[in-house]
Amino acid sequence: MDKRETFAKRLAGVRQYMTEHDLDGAMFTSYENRRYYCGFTGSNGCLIVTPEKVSLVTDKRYTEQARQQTVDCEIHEHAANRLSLVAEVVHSMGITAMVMESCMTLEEFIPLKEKLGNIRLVFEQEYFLEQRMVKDEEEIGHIRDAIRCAEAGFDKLIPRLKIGMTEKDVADELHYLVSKEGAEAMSFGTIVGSGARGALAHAFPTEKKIEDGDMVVVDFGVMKDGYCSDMTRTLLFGNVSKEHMRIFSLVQESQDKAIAAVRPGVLARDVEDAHRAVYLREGLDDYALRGLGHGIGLQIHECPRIVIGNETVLKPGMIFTVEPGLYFPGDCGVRTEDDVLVTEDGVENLSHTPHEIHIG
Ligand SMILES: [Mn+2]
Repeated sequence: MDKRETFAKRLAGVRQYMTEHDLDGAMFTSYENRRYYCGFTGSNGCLIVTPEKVSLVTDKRYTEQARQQTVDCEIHEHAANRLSLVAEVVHSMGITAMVMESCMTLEEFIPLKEKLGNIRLVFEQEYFLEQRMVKDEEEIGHIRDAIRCAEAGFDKLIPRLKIGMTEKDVADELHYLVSKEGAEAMSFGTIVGSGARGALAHAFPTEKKIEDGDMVVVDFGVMKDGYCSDMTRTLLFGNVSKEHMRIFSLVQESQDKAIAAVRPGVLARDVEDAHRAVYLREGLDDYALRGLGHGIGLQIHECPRIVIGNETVLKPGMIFTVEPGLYFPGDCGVRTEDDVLVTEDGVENLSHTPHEIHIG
């Protein structure tokens, strides 16, 4: 699919929403949706869609970039008063009723609403998130690339690790190595939690030294072509106790059970249930988190959410994380995370890094 076809197909989803809700316009203000529907990657822009036309309002830093990145899109350059030009373009496109994302700040929305006058506004987030939930071939390619960068960097990190390094040393080395592999940025603040700090689900790397016997949770992701990867491994430093290894094995078992449950037609909650069954069997459910995973894409957390009770039906093209964990406050934490793709007849695990990695 070329760029024109890609965006035409995505915009068809927006126009379908407009038809279903008796609207003649749509406006996108978030970075992700602008990028998804027209390809523009600048930090400032307002994308306006009607049944026939697409317009983008941005500023002088980005007008040339916008021309290069978009197709069949009219570019408007605002000077001082951005919202006035946005309203002017909306009016000139003949819009009378429009859907907007609900993520605009009040500071922007209140004056904009005034300038839009009698235009009827409806707010929507879920529908567009759901549209982005099923990835096309190009998106799947970008996510595969992001995963490849992350794994190649992580693979080079392993031989550099030693007992006595700090958590921050681990994160710093990792950041350098993934950047060398072509990562544009990290998808989120890297988590490195060693020993008892592993029980903090969002441990920020500190100057704490890694000790013999520590299990170390490393959770990170990188961005490539705007798309995110996400992976976690719990590294086993030195002589890890038998009891900790048992926990490690149970987390691995729960991930294996969850991934085995993934296929088209299954509900998100069934995948969650499959992993939780292992903890319920062992009487350890109180030590697990309440969710198993999340979609990845232009954002690090997208739909589908693989959480208790979620009735989303899995479809080919969905990509999400499977990241079970057990956390014992004051003692240890274990988590492992792979990114999986729902295929026509089952599942493909996009992550290839081994799960059990011993250091020293
Ligand atoms: Mn994750």
